[in-house]
Amino acid sequence: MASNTNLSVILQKPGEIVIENRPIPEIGPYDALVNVKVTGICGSDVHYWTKGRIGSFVVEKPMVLGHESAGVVAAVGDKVTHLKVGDRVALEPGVPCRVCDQCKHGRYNLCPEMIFAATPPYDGTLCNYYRHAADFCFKLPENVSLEEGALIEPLSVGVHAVRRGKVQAGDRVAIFGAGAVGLLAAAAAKAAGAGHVTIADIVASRLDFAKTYCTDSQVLLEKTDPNEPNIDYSKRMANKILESHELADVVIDCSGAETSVQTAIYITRNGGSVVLVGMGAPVQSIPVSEIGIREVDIKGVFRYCNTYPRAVKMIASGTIDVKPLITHSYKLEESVEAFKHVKEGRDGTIKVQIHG
Ligand code: 572
Ligand code: ZN
Repeated sequence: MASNTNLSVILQKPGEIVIENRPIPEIGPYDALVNVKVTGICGSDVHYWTKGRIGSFVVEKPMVLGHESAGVVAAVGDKVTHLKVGDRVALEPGVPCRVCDQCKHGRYNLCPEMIFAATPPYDGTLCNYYRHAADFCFKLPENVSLEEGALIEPLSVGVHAVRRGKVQAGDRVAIFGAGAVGLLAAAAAKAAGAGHVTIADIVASRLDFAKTYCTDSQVLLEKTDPNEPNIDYSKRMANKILESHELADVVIDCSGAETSVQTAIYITRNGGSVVLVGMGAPVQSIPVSEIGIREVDIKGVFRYCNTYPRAVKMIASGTIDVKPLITHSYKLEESVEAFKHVKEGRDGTIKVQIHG
């Protein structure tokens, strides 16, 4: 039964999360009011909480957190025809302007006017009721749960990365970072027909999980040593990987670490691609001669676009099973504890979800 409250998980200021009852939003003719049921916690939510900013996006006023959500339609505006009250939907959390050149070319993730949930100054979805553009609400088939629906957002990052890398049937794909996005990129690569997916990380327990999920081999990377130059470490790690692996057609970096990006370039075949998903230091040193001499394509990834319909089909058809990634669940009232859990990076944690 839907409630009359709109409990909202608010980043009051950096370091302080409060849960407050906010007014239930009014909707416009093209909107849906969604009773949010499940929201996953993303690294960016934790980053805003602990650091108050990501790059030039700075928390300057209280902001509702969360952008990985699914829920039930509670009301629709009078121009909305594809949704009705009671429909279960996944929320695509970024709404672009729809009229700029990027939007018109279909690359709406690059729209400079994008309104993205829980990216300052815009409120996120971790609340009881969220107003959303109805065309960014995607109806879930009966056999897709709301928990799975809330994983469509990070799955979209993986799907977009695989598309950017143009992964082909039979390709050898390597992934750096065995967190939720890395694992979902692995799942998307397999779904695209990759012949071999290897995943690398410095955390052994993450690789133990990866052994059970969409990867063919796992590589435990050494921790970096401050006395060894990054580039020397990266060459060593590349040689280590290449002792047991062929060069990769596509490498997807989901770690953001400079050493991973360097190692990724060294293990990519001539003419292959490195796809940058992870967000690390904004300026990094990379071996440009390798890129030039061997025509390695470096491709950026900014969230995703046009992925939701395909991601819904992948889950509904059983092509990708996202359920194993849900390792922990909390009630909305326990959100502070849930955020602490993710911040601490407790062993065995992949995705923490909050139930509203
Ligand atoms: O799920 C989408 C998503 N995107 C992230 C991070 C987490 N989740 N991005 C990394 C940070 N950038 S940003 O441009 N920014 C804060 C808007 O630095 C967006 C993409
Ligand atoms: Zn995210």
